[in-house]
Amino acid sequence: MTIYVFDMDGTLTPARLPMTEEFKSEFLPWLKSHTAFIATGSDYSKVGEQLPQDVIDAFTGIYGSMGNTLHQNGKLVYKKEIEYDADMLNDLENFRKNTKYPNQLFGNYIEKRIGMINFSVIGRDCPYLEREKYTAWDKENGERKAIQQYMYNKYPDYDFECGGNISLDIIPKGCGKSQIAHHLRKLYPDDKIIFMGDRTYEGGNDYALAHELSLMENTQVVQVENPNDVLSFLKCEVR
Ligand code: M1P
Repeated sequence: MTIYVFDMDGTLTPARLPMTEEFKSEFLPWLKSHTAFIATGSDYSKVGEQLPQDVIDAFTGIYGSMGNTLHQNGKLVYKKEIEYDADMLNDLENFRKNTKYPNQLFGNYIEKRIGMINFSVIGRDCPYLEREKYTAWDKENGERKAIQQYMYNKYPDYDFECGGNISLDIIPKGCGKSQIAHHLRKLYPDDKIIFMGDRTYEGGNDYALAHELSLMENTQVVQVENPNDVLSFLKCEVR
């Protein structure tokens, strides 16, 4: 048997947007006859915002919050919690207070997820257009990179990943997507594992999982640029 693992944003859906109907019509029939997991930085509630319920139900499992949770059949079957560092939270508050971003800020800027924190200066509650504005501004001004550098120096036991477009994922070292590789290998000691993600390269938020898998036998990592690439790969596999 082959076990398939998919990143969500940029791989199965456009970033932070719902899965398209066209994609679903081809993907769901395939999914129903295969063993497949999701490996995402998002938490389970956001998976529910982006994937239709019948697609969620057809997955064998959903690893959320960087692999710190696993949902199966709609139930949380595994979780790894962390204690949130008070100094770190204080630093994040200061980044938000002192940002040079010239436009409106929104709520939910420190999102505590199981096993990790997602920090976004603009705030996760921003509408899509504001998200695009911040993304463009950050590309020019490097705010997230600067925060990442400062935090790496101050908290060497943590990873700070610019996983998506407006935020940083903060995780204690070893508690990122790489743990999914070991969890799956325990569940499926002899099966081939294929992982598909849009950021499997060094510095990307799929890299930790891709790298860990590459150190194991009987695995394959597929770098894709978008959901269409996923369908093309799956079609070739079937042939
Ligand atoms: O899945 C990629 C990332 O998607 C979101 O990032 P952003 O909102 O910055 O585009 C977040 O859910 C993040 O945790 C996740 O890694």
